[in-house]
Amino acid sequence: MERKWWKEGVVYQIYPRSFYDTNGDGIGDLKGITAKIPYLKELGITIIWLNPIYASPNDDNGYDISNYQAILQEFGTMEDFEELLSKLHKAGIKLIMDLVVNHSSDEHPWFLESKSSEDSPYREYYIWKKSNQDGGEPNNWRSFFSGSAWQLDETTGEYYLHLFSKKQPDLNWENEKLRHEIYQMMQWWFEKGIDGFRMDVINLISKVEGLPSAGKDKVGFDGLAWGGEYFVTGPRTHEYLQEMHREVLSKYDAMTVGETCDVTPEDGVLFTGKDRDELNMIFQFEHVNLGQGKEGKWTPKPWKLTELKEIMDKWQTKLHGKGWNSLYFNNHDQPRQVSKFGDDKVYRKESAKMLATYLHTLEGTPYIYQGEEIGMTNVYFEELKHYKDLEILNKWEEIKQTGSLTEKELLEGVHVNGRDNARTPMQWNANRHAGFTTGEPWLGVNPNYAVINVEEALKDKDSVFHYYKKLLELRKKHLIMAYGQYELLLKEDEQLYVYTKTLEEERWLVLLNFSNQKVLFERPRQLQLMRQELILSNYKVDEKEVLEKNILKPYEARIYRI
Ligand code: TEU
Ligand code: CA
Repeated sequence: MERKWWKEGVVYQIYPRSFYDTNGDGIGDLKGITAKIPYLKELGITIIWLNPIYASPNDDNGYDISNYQAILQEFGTMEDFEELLSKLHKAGIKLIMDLVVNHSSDEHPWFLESKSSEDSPYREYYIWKKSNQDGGEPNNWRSFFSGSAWQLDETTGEYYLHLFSKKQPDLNWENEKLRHEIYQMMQWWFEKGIDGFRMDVINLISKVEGLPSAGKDKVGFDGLAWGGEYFVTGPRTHEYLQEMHREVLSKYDAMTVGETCDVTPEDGVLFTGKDRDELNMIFQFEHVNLGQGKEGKWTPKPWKLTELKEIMDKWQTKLHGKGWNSLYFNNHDQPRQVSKFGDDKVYRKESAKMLATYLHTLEGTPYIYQGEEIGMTNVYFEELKHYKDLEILNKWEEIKQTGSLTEKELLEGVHVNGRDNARTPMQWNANRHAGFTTGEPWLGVNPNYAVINVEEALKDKDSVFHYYKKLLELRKKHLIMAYGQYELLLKEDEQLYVYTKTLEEERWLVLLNFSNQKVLFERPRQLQLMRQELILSNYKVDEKEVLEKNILKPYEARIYRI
């Protein structure tokens, strides 16, 4: 086992817009993060990942960047950033930034230049194409945010590619000049002292030459098709990442995590393998994509525990000794984990603690998304008009045209999977707007803030927060949590998730009840118990209780040394 700070650390993800507002404009800011360092320190996290804080017209909340080396005015100044970074470092916390380089904003000077003429030196910074023979879009790809992935630009009469919104034109990585501009920009941030990058949709940067249309069999209700085979982990992806490593990353003690959709554990080994010189770890999506129906996330359906086990077991075993996993259930794009994988009503606290026990005992680096540590839940706004996310609003426009879903059906889907579930303001206390702002918040707070908030959680010794704190303390003491090898037991069980962790002579047993019922645990015969020492649990457990036939309460979690 090769020890690394980014393997042993715990990452806390901050969505700055919704974290803490210090000037009453309803928008979280950098000073707000600085103000909360003591809170983060108390929780025990060691690394922070910030969602984009760069200059941006905010079509997609900062994922459309118009200047990679300037701070979004609403968030503060470069001085505010420097102060934040130095105070974090003083507190022993590292900082990783979001790197969004599959696309820029259409208001980036590169794009303004690029669209101005076919002869512009910046033309090749983006992906331009003439219309097809019928005068329509160059191919049939659907964008991630509904509608065609192509936009006609009047100035030159050509189309540009945008896999996301039309204000997020894709950068052309085939162009070496563009690649080197990006490397220089990364270097500039490293020289400022940051500790790494989370790389947005980094496995979309290489597209198949010619950009062919997807097959007719893939064409859907909107006449468009998912063209993933031509841009997901495209032909030059690994080459580009190795070049980036050579030119930039190898010069720093950096942490990198790539956001990679549609990947297998085999891809995972290629991206994160020790001798590959690409990335430290990736975010894969298989487990968070569980339970999607005919229109994906908008039409959710039930999922089974055995499906979750199959996915996670595969990632745990196939990367063991070869690569490294990142461990997460939610982030700014996903519903709240306690709502999706636990129970956000009767057993909110129990299930929040159980899910934490799970993630923090798997092999890999765990990520906590802001508010997860107090068990924040999905928001159930009563009307679509209360949501702000362009993914939701574009889908709404789309269904009005195609009629593929009713408004009510879409609202139900949004309640389960909409991205704004994660983006409602952080709940600090029971005051107006949850203490997030003295003004009007940019997105409504979750009405449950009177009960679920930080002040409450700090007071209550039995809170989700204090349980996370214990888990993080344990993780600092016991290397087995990060590095121990995972082995699944009771593979077929639909309620209990049971596994052992092994590191040299040390052996732990993790018992998790993923259901809202009492479940009988019968010790599998192959499981030998040398000892039985309770390390942590989310209910009171009689320490003398012998592990043989035991009743596990709803969402119960126990860790034993055995
Ligand atoms: O997300 C990319 C992605 O693949 C999805 O998570 C997507 O945002 C959505 O959930 C599809 O249903 C990254 C960022 O995390 C996201 O916030 C950005 O909107 C997107 O890239 C574009 O930069
Ligand atoms: Ca503010």
